Amino acid sequence: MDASTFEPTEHPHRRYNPLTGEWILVSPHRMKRPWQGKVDNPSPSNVAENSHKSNPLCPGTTRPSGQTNPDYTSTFVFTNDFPALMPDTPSPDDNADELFQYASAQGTCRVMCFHPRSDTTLAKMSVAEIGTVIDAWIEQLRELGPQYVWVQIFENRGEIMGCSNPHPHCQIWTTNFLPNEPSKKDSRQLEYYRLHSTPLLCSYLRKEMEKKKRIVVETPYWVVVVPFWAQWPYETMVIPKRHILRLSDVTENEGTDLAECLKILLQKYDRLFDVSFPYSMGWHGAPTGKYLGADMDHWQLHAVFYPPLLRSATVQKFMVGFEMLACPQRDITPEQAADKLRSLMVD
Ligand code: H2U
Repeated sequence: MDASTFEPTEHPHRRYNPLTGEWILVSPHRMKRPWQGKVDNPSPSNVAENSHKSNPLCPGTTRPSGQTNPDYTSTFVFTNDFPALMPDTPSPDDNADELFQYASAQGTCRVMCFHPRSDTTLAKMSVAEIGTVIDAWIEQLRELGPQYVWVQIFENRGEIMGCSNPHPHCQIWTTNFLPNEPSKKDSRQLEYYRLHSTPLLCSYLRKEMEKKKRIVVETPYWVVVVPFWAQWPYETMVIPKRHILRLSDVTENEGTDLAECLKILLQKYDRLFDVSFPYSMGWHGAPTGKYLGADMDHWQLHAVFYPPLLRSATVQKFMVGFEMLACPQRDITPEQAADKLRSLMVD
């Protein structure tokens, strides 16, 4: 190879994330370096069924708060006993100094158990059971959306991600303000829409489907890609083929197909390093609350999966050093990650 010719799998380069307006550094040659850093023990994959009923998220358990969970048989949602946000918090009034700004933070936090059994995960659940979770996400968004500007549905999976409880669950935090990440995405998508009269992610997906270099899963209604600008080694984005503003606009057929799509993706993740794969995932769609009646056509619904593993079940990617002080950096290219995930066969 001519050393003066740019080769994306060999040469350091930067990539632009049009959704956030930020750049990342890709240094593919670093995959060759020896690893002498931290090696984690993979999290135990054999969680006892219902963990002797001592797990506060199990059916019929009395939580430390004194509340008793019903004997639920599919999903179960309750208000977090230790919420980060509450609906009736007073607002600060003195905001005179631009260097010491306060702003109000009201909201609610809920926990959604995916399944009565503690020894399962979304990846192991049946397509029908995943479909029930999707229906419950939609129901939560419909219920909480009118009251709150932002409804963040997210799952922290695995101890390595700081997940405090192995029982399969996600969380729902709502806010009376637009948090940083969706706020950046709102501005960037609006800018793009004003220029091109088409949503950014719809154009992006069309081009990805032509290029076919970063697609991991494609089903009739959904596509999973490793985004061109992915920060995490095996980061993926789940995007509907149709222009959909919010999860609450997903039709029954699209929901059923999404369950199939997630099942394939999650099984691939588990196969990648033969470990119950850790990640943080969540949904981003058009803001709600006062925006429900507004023109939000610049938004396209999508889910993001941010897994921390780099080269095995035991070698984690840390966003530290240069990443904290300058900008995110990755070694393996998004195309290599997509090839790897795509090639994994699942049931
Ligand atoms: P993780 O998703 O990070 O594991 O958090 C689990 C949440 O469940 C956490 O926010 C809540 C914790 O506050 N929880 C309760 O509300 N009640 C309990 O009895 C246990 C855990």
